[in-house]
Amino acid sequence: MYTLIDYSLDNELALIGLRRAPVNALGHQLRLEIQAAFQQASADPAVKALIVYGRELPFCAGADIAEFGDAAFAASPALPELLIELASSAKPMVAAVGGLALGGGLELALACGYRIAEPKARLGFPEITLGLLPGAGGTQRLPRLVGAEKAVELILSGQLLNAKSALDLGIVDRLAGAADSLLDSACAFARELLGQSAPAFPAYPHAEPGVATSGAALPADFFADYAASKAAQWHGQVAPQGVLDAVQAACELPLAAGLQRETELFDALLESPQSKALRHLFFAEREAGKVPGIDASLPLRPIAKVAVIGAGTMGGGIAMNFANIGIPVVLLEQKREALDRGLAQIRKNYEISAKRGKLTQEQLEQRMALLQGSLDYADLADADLVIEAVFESMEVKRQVFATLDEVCKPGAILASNTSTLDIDQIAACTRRPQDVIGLHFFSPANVMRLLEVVRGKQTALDVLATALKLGKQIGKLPVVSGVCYGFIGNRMLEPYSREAYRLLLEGATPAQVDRVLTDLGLNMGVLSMYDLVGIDVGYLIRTPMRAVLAEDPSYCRLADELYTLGRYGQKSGRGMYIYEGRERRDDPEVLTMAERLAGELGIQRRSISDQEIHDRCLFMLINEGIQILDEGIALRAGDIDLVWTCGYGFPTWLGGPLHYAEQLGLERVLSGIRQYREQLGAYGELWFKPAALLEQLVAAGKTRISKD
Ligand code: 3H9
Repeated sequence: MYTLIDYSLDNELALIGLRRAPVNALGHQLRLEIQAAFQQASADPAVKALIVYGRELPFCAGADIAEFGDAAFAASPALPELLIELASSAKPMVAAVGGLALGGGLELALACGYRIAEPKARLGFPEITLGLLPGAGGTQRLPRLVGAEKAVELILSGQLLNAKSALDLGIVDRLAGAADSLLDSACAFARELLGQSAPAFPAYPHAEPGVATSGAALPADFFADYAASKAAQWHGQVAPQGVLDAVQAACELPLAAGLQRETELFDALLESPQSKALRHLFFAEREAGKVPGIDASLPLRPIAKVAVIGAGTMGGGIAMNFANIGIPVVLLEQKREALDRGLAQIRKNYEISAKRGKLTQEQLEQRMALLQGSLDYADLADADLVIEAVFESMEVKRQVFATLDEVCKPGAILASNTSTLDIDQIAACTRRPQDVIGLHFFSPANVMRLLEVVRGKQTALDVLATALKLGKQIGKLPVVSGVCYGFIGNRMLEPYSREAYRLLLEGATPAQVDRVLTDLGLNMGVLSMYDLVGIDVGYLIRTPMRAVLAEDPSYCRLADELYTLGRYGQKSGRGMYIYEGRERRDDPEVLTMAERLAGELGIQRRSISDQEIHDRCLFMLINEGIQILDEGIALRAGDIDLVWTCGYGFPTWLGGPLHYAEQLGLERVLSGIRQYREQLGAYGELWFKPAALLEQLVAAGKTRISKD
């Protein structure tokens, strides 16, 4: 009668094993079966206690996110309703947490009177990352276990605890021995409880969660002050306030009323555009790894040794990723000093991690020992993967690849970290273009999660599949891109920044442009971003675009002028802004420069509205994204959104540029582009061309961006 659980009896214990692969998400059918099993055990006089566990699966990863917005989500028993029923059990229930207890999964465990975890289990409430709050009792039961302050911290961080920390906090009652079977330990625990005639549900240690750990009541304005202190960081996100309201309810209301309030708050968030955007990214991330033609049966190339060419910031950061997972790396440089500098920088980075307690001294030394410096290409002969991170010039890269073709063993994967150059041209100077691929890391490469995996025309499927797998192993989010100028991310950056620069000539100030973008939620405005990465870097990557100057003499002129003056941004103390230490201020000379250039180019200066800045920068970004999708450079809209949220600071709660476009309405985006095409004369005529796919989607009345 059960399809998603195993129900069995072990003398006086009922064992309820959840087995809905892959992660026991609490979909409707599983909820129905848990309810039925619970009722069966409750009604059986031979059963004295119940144990819930994951049968050969993680305990539970929470509510079934795919059900959100469907009738199945609310179908009885809804999760909150089910957990209220379990928490009212007349017999002790023990949750045996193996693997994971996340979100609704942890709420399931908290609805049991007792919890035991295996030492390697991880527990937490990741709902905030989906724009939600724990909506099945988490915001009411956790504060009663650990106090309101800790509960707020844990729920708002979305952080996962290891089992030991969960034990220390009182979220679990005990840990199973590392060598013991979790289920056996849970059974022993249940029998102990029965032996002690323990209550089915013990009293909460913080029956009044509003009393602080110090023993004093939380200040009356604790929640309001907390929200005020985080307002800038939250940036208009609604879920954190929802969490505070729910935990406040736990402090002020009896459990049943608090649970009711929690449900109302959860339901409101579930409908919010922000949560929809974050859920879109959740599924986009899972989709991104799926590439037509690649499945689990495709044999991958073994990667036991990696080589990185170039020990600069980028090369060093890339090398660290592999050392971090125990893969030996040869780091190749041309000169001894550069190599020593690079290795010293890597050591420094690890030392910072060690100081922060993220690494032991022993681990630091182990990782350094995996890094072998070299000045000789011959040391690359046995590498399974070589990644070049040399100067961004086609000439230089081609030379490197021609040499690699000579020295590398057959079957080695040859990767370029180029951010804009044509992988096919690079591959063409080898006799093995099928082994060549782009691996575009983002700086700092040991930190940033995005990895654009650039598939050349001839890249072999197993090379692509190996790169995707390895990318995941080193903790990155790999997204596949086809070959074009700048791939997905930098190609979209180009029209977006072009508009920002042009708006300065037309009358906007750098501070205004950046403010409009940060008001939207971007980490930083595009002009500040170039000051950070280097105006010289921007200049360099625009090189292939310079031909357009003939058609548009205003193209990125202000940035080019700053480059000529050696004002590279933060590193030279001056760029679009003036920097003094950490302070940044407006540069009046930039304004004068913009006025002069506008005069020379015959551009009429005027007052520019924030709306115009938003529309011109964002619509050009979106339009390019749609064009990239249409050309097949990106496999799906979600991939584009991942690149921009993960690599370019686009706010996750807007779901990425294309999801944002859907929220704005595709018609609005199209009519905005058409409007500027007319309004901006020859400039508009040149640049404001709607992507054909955007026109088709609007004409067909579609609201979602997709090629199908
Ligand atoms: C919640 O609980 C709300 C409640 O408080 C209140 C309700 C009233 N649902 O990531 P992976 C799928 S909100 C549905 O590739 P990993 C995933 O889509 C929820 N599906 O593996 C993928 O499917 P496919 C709070 C889920 O090992 C497959 O499982 N919980 C769910 O790298 C494998 O996933 C969370 O936010 C789910 N809950 O990571 C946890 N979870 O193969 C979200 C996973 O078809 N999940 N799937 O592409 C995760 O963080 C990771 O998936 C996890 C596994 C760490 C579990």
